[in-house]
Amino acid sequence: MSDHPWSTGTSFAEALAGAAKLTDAALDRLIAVPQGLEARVFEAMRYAALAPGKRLRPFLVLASARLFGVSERGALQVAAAIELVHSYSLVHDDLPAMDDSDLRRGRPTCHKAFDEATAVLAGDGLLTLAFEVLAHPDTHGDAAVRCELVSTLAQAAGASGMVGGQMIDLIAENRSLDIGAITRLQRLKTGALIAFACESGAILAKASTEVRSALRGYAHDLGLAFQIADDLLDVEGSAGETGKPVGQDVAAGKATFVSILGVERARNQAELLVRQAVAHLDLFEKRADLLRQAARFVIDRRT
Ligand code: GRG
Repeated sequence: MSDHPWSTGTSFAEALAGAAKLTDAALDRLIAVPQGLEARVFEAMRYAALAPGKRLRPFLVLASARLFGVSERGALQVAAAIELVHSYSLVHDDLPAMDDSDLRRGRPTCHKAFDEATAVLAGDGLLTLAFEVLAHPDTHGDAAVRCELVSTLAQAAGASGMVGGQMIDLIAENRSLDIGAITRLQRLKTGALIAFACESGAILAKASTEVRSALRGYAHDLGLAFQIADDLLDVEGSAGETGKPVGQDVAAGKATFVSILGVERARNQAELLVRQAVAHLDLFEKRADLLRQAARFVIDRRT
């Protein structure tokens, strides 16, 4: 795909930065502030979505689309949509009713910079905008493909996916979960959205079920590795590195992969998951090199 932000030989860091730049430009265009008193909710949406995040999910969308040579315009719409959903989840997760966090992406959280009610509305606005973006003809010329993207993202983000995972996470504050239950929680809370990102290129390309299931297998292992790395950062990282408070899981007495397995075994498990994730990509040969590097990145990252 010649118009993608990277070509053969581009390093992973350059590709991630390129994807972030394109995603930010798309978000900037999609969240335009109108005239009128409602402008405040758009300002809060921009504050949350354009804050400096890694843009890993948009990267995965673009890398997945690249496997099939689909157009950049459509892939970018999907990349922006998933970042809108992710940003909404962070805004709501930080609210006093949930994690009650003051710091996100190195800045005051949305409800601190604005106010709680505005942050609730900003999250709602981001979530609904994501589906407006997917339903737009710019996303794909075929309405059936747009419909499938809408339906697949809705399942990943909703009560059978991320929202369900967040519900279990809240319950876990007062109940000790075993490793199986924690794995399921994280598959829903973090893994479902990552799985959508990885599969989206195949949906845009109307690819075969064999190819889609390979990408889902990759995403499944990648999502768990990502979460173990997140748990390790909560124990070993600093707020300066991660841009969010650390030590929260331990303080809340929450069961995590690290609290159950210990640091050493958790790290070994993450390594194993990365090897498993990469093995799912064999059928794509060299075309999947950036996805292979992404798997390494999720466990080596410090943010
Ligand atoms: C409120 C419905 C609802 C869901 C919230 C995603 C989530 C569910 C909560 C975020 C809290 C958290 C620390 C989850 C663990 C993994 C995760 C999603 C981390 C944040 O994602 P990154 O590291 O963040 O990709 P950036 O800022 O780089 O985009």
